[in-house]
Amino acid sequence: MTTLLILTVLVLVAIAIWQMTKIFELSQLRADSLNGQIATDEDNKNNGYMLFAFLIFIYGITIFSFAKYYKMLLPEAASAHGGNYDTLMWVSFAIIFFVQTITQALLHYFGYKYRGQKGRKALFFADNDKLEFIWTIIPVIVLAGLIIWGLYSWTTIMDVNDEDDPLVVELYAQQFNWTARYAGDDNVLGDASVRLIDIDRANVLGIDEADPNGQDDIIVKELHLPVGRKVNFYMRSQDVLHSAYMPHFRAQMNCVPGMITKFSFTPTITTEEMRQNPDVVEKVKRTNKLRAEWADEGKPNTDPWEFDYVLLCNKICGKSHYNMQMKIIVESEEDYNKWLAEQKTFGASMAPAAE
Ligand SMILES: [Cu+2]
Repeated sequence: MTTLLILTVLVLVAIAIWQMTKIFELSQLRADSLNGQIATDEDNKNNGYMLFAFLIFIYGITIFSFAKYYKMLLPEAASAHGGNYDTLMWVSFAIIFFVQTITQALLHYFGYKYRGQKGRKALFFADNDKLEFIWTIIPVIVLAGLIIWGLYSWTTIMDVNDEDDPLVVELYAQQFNWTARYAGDDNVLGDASVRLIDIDRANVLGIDEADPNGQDDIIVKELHLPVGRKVNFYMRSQDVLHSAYMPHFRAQMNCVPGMITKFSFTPTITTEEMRQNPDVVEKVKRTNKLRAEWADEGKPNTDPWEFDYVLLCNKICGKSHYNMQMKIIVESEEDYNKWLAEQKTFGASMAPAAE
């Protein structure tokens, strides 16, 4: 791969030098010796045809990419707000695609139609108010519509409030892992600060022992969420900028050292249900087929894969950034409660203070 990249760079540099030499040569030529260097009608016609070839190429590669890579897209959104978010994206895609298809066709067609021809003169055309009005007002209306819709979606999604009895969870980022903290029976997170971290006594999140709200907090390395209940996430970072990215729930929020950021969503599809989703079933099949081939070649990490929701880091935060992730399990309220009851509270898990 590296060799290929180096070779590509070398070839591109060579082309650049060659082109620069040509420009230099041209600049040295005097007008009277330029005969034979000026494009003929034949040349212009050929260039015009090449415009059409290029048009077919860009249409072709667009269709090809959609057909081949459509399956790489995320499956159906697993959160209450995700559907609206996806619709916004697809409508934007459709509008861009429509405008792009038409404008590129016009651009290339007129490039061909008005190609250089002996005896043909360019028309001096100062302005046309009507045309300018049309090509200004249409984008204004379309963009204003998209922006207002986007702003409306943004404010709805980002409205983190305490209505509907949300579950309170902290996501704690550090190089290179995630830790989650549930607020416990009182559903209030205890105060915490990186200054209070005490590794010897297993206070990894720096929870304030003097704060009674913190005693029943539960620290875990796997995120369990009950389906259908709103979750308010509070994010912290210990060291550098991270970003809590939960693609299947269409959720992302930066984790910034020194401040608490928030995001809220309601998971609507359990992990078990999502594993039955046809797109996910296909993806698992494809991945495991690849893994089986790799296993035959003796490559590492080829265990069969099973779908799980994930929390990923989406800010390049250091050398192991790529592997900074935590499993998310969405399950029934009943299963969630059962799991939660098995977890230790912060108060119970703390090592006693050294004498
Ligand atoms: Cu990170």
